Amino acid sequence: RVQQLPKGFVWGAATAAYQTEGSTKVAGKGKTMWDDYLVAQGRFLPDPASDFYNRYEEDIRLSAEHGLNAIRVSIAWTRIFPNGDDAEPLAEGVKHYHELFACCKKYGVEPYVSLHHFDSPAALFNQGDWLNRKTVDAYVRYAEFCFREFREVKNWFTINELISLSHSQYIQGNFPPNHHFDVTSGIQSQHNELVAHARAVNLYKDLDETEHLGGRIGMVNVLTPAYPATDSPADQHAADLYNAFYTDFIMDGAFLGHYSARTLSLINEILRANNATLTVEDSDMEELAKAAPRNDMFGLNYYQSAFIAAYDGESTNSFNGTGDKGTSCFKFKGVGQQVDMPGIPTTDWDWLIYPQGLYDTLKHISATYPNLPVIYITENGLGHKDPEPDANGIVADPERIDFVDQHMEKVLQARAEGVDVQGYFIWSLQDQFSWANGYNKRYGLFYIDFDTQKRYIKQSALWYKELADTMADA
Ligand code: BGP
Repeated sequence: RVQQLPKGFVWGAATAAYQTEGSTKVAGKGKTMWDDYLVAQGRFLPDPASDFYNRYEEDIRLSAEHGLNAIRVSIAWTRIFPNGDDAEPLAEGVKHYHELFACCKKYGVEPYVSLHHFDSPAALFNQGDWLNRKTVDAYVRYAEFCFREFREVKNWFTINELISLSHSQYIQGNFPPNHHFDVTSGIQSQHNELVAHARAVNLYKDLDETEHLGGRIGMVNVLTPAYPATDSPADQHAADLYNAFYTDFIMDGAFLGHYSARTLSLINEILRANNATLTVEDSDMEELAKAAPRNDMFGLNYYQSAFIAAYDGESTNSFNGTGDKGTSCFKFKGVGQQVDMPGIPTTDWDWLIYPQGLYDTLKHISATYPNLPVIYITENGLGHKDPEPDANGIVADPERIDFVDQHMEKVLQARAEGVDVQGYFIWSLQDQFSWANGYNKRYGLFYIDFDTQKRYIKQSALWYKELADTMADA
């Protein structure tokens, strides 16, 4: 078990605007790519979510009371620019985030702020989202506005989980626009998001030279390391292909500033097998090369690993978005298929619980990317069908404590071996809705009764505080 946290460790919890705020129709907020989609889907809605738009002070106070010294939040682009590229910002949206950051300051909880967390403005989404360079341009203008306006923010993240977005939108098909194995869009959106990330980093660093913004900037991505299902060369190659598409392409682009010859050769193999193409514009690689050494931090999200076997058939998948264990399947033509591994536990949503993968991936990236800046684990946690609060108002979630404990042990082991990990944010701060799963997949330290919006303390929050206290003593 984890006995103690290092002194000065960032001990936080994560949220995202659209999953927590609710109030999607107030103060002129524009629609995101989710608003109409969720209504049409008819499973669950984004209002009131965790009502964080109105109740943020309560959640930040609870954070401070439970030993957290940091929180991840995101700015909802459409609260500032309702169509994504409006000439003038919405004053009420700007005011809201100033108040949120002031509240963080009041309670001594440092905000780590993402500019984009899966919530593209509908107006831009309808014109192709990241596949359209217009979105990249509008994003950079929005970023510039935020950098100049929210000077109290000292830790910026450009885009949350570039790979999840493109995978979920264009490969797995469980995010709008729900394309399945549209490999051209899947790789192009990764590249275009990387260009947006690099332009935002370069802009921040350039502005910092003249306007002294005085903060840090980086990217958040989720890493899902793939292991070959057996020792066979075919399975080994399948795992290499999977890692190239799901990890190396974005890590190379962000931290090497170019795609390595090995990564490109694997990616090209996948593109050929799927009759897919990638278009790179002249200035893109310059932008990436310039940004790579300028990142101040890397936010690593880790949930699970994958075991991959070679696969010759057509692509097919089924997504477990209900927590009905054993219903997912993923077979990607020209890459490989995911297989179950006996002895490795899974969640009800079929996510492999494999803390060793976090250690392996930390060691791997620190050995592979000489430019890699300081690392924060910006998401890690357990989606679970938690019980209701007991008679004392406490929610029993020993599974979550176990999960975080096992993963933290690996973080600290990698750190002891020289990997520069400076903080950990549990996903998530409070219960919130999960994009493709809804409200029964709970992750929070704090339980929310979504009918009353009352907050309850989970055992994991009490455990989190105990660990935070060891840091003070260290
Ligand atoms: C990450 C996202 C989060 C969050 C989390 C859990 O991909 O950055 O927004 O939702 O995963 O995933 P899920 O909600 O699908 O269980």
